[in-house]
Amino acid sequence: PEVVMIGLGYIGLPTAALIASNGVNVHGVDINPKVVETINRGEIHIVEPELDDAVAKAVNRGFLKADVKAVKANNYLIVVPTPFKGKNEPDISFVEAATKGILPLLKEGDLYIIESTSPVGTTEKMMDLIYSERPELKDKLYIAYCPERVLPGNVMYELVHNDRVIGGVNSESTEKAIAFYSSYVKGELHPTNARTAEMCKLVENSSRDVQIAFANELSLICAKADINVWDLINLANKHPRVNILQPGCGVGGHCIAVDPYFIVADFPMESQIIGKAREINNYKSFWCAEQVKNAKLQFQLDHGRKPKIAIMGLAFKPNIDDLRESPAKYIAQKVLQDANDEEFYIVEPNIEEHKVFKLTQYEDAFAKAEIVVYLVAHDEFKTLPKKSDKIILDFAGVNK
Ligand code: SAJ
Repeated sequence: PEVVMIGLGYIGLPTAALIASNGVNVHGVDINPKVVETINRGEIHIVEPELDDAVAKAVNRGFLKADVKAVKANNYLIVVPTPFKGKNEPDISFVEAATKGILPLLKEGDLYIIESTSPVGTTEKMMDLIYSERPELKDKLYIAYCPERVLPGNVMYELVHNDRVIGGVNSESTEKAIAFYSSYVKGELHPTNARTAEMCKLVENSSRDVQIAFANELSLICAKADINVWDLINLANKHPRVNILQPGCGVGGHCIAVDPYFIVADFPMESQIIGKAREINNYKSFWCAEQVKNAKLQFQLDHGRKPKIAIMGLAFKPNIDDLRESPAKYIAQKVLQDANDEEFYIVEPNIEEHKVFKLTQYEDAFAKAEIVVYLVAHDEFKTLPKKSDKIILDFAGVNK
């Protein structure tokens, strides 16, 4: 094969399918044999629009094969997870294991690229590892970092059309990596060095996190000041140089709520705002759960009985079925833990069933509930009555 793709998850698999769709032989590697089998049947194990088609075609035409082991190729892409170990310390052991796995296969002139979100210095660290084990290849490989930037739900489009930041360990590596990406990316390819490219990825997501924290802080201030935060932001954004994001029930997903910690872990003294933003966004979820508790107690005082409560939305953002690192799910769990014989209806229109939550259809839940808690602004919820005799806690801006 021309390309070995290590890691066939949310980014690796779409990328492998895309490259293979251009008639390039791609050998995908994943440590999970079930994932390998699924892909070799031409099927997929993740939810992403248009991916099923792309994988089925690539496999059926013989350009994409999956395996638990790597083979010799000319280009190696590392697209494995970089999670946290302990308390917010980045864990690059999967990148390391993937690199060790291909060490014996490398030959002069090969291109080695890391796409996984990584702490600054990871690419240089992997270069040192490679050259210490294979000293005869010293300076004869091309080594670069090129972060992915695709938005879940729009991956197949963004993989092709987004600009990319490409940083080699030297200028020859940068050029070689740019040539590689230019074969399937239509966005602009921006050259830099490996450290800057690594930091760039972390900064993009931290920037969004900080901006959302600002919006969430405003929502807390407005709750006290008796001001509608959605109106306020809308009006402030009429200023030509102001562009405030939207508050919500917290920040979720596996990137924005995670990547800022990569910076905080390595630069704890310097990253004051970045660290604080994480705290504010986490606190917002806790605050939402507290608001539900207060509304419940107030209802009991007013009516002398317990309310019926609808929890609307579990996904980490609108109109997706992804519940990973979801603040809405956290709030629902917290509210249910505090439950004391109230009747609850849990709603998530984008999934059929859930192993913990018993789900109710959204119109039913709304009709029966006396307190309606909007956690995610799914399109379905926007069709429900805005005015009613219900107590509505709108943390997601459904009725904004
Ligand atoms: N959110 C708000 N208010 C907003 C916007 C978002 O509360 O105004 C919340 C969402 O509800 C969600 C969280 O932020 O809980 C994150 O959602 P998102 O749509 O901002 O981002 P992700 O996690 O789906 O994807 C991000 C993207 N990064 C940026 O926009 C800078 C994507 O381009 C990256 O590729 C992806 O992270 C990644 O893999 O790193």
